[in-house]
Amino acid sequence: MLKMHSSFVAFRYVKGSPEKGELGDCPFSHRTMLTLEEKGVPYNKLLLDELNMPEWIAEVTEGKSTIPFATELETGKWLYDSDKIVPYLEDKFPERKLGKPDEVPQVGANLFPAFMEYVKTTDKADEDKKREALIAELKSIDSELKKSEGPYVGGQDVNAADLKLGPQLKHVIIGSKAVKQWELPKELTAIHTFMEAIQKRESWKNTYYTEKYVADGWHKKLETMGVK
Ligand SMILES: N[C@@H](CCC(=O)N[C@@H](CS)C(=O)NCC(=O)O)C(=O)O
Repeated sequence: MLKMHSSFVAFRYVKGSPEKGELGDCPFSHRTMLTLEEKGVPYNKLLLDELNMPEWIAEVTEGKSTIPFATELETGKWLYDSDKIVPYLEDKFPERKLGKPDEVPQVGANLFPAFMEYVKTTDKADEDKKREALIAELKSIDSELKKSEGPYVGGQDVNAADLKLGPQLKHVIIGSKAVKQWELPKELTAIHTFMEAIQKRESWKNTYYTEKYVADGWHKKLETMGVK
């Protein structure tokens, strides 16, 4: 049984629609919420529209203006960037250990950059090259997963690497299909098993956002970047 923390509740700002009260398609917000859920730490979430962000965000994120960010209620200190928030949560709430970045295998570190390169390209020859680079990343993730006792990088249970990887794979799988009509190859069986397993977790169900949000989000992002 996990100890509940009544003395600390983080106000968290994550991507979503304040009007509809629905979570948005942000893999970084997803990762930090999964971490809180898996640790059993209660949190409030405030939804922010990425296209309509209040100016004060820049002040509390040292000019970065990215979601997610949070306040530590004990001190009023602002925290931002999932790469900083997640290790902070591991130190602050050590009872349910998920591991800090230097304690878990660095799986899929180049996945998101490779995916971005692929969905951004419009040149046919370049597209084939970028797809091959993305497939190489996915193959290396698949073989890492096959080395573990599975279905996760952490073995039978999730660790911090899984909670980073899951949200990013969700975007890669849905985004590649929506933008390039390309589907994750069936032979990457460990990735398919990983996704099936993580989607069944309570933490995933509690932080779920629709496939349509992800697909529409990538079309909109590429349009904003001037990619046709
Ligand atoms: N390195 C940051 C990246 C966060 C990020 O890029 N968030 C997106 C939403 S998914 C964002 O805030 N985009 C708005 C912008 O970059 O102006 C993290 O891990 O938290």
